[in-house]
Amino acid sequence: MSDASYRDAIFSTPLDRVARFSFDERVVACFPDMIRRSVPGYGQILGMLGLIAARHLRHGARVYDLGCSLGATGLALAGTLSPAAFRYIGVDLSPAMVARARETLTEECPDHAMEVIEGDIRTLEYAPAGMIVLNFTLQFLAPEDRDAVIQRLYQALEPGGVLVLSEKVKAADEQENAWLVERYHDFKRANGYSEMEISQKRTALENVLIPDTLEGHHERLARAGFARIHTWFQFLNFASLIAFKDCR
Ligand code: GEK
Repeated sequence: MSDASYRDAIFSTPLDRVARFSFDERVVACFPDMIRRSVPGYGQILGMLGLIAARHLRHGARVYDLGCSLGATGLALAGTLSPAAFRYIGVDLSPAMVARARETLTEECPDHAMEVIEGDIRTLEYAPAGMIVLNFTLQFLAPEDRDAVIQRLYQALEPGGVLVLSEKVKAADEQENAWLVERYHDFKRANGYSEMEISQKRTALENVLIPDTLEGHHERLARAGFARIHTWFQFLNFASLIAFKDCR
């Protein structure tokens, strides 16, 4: 396959009826290109995960990567941490993502303990974990399911454990939100997406990706019991938070 086959061109032709966005084989094939060109700060966030784990993860503890897609978080952690430092468990609902993530992680990190499970993060039985990463996944759950998931993750974390939550967010102030969305579309244009691609993707994601406000995320994490919550990254309408189970 040429490089061009991996480029995200899913919304580059007019579609009579834009289908709801789904994580199928077509998306898997171009996913790394799609996420890099559509999520401001994606690379920086991944780059920091290893550094955050190096500071906060108990040696040898489990790390869950929920909605792991192709296992990018696993690759980032394995690039920074020794094989003895952690056990990675990626979880994704999409069989196509899981198959590709398993292949990649086996090939790229043969010495690390890397497991990928096909499952729903709303119902998974969680084992105790030192770190849980939710990188742009909570936003795809129905809003009414989000509290329960965050509460279960809080329960699964060991004392001293951390949750990293990265999300597309909306601003409560209408004008601020409109400005952020407009600049986000500029960001996508600058990354080579056409007007048609931007508008069709927007339609496909309607009612599929429902962003919360940053304040909403802080409140939900606090309700679940997290002792300390920081927004450590924001780039336009994309942000990442870290929540500490306790104050050690
Ligand atoms: C990355 N974290 O590269 N259970 C499990 N997986 C789910 C569920 C669910 N209920 N709902 C959606 N997913 C990745 C990027 S992508 C974000 C995450 C994006 C999965 C879905 O199949 C997809 O792989 C992932 O969540 C969201 O850092 O595409 O913008």
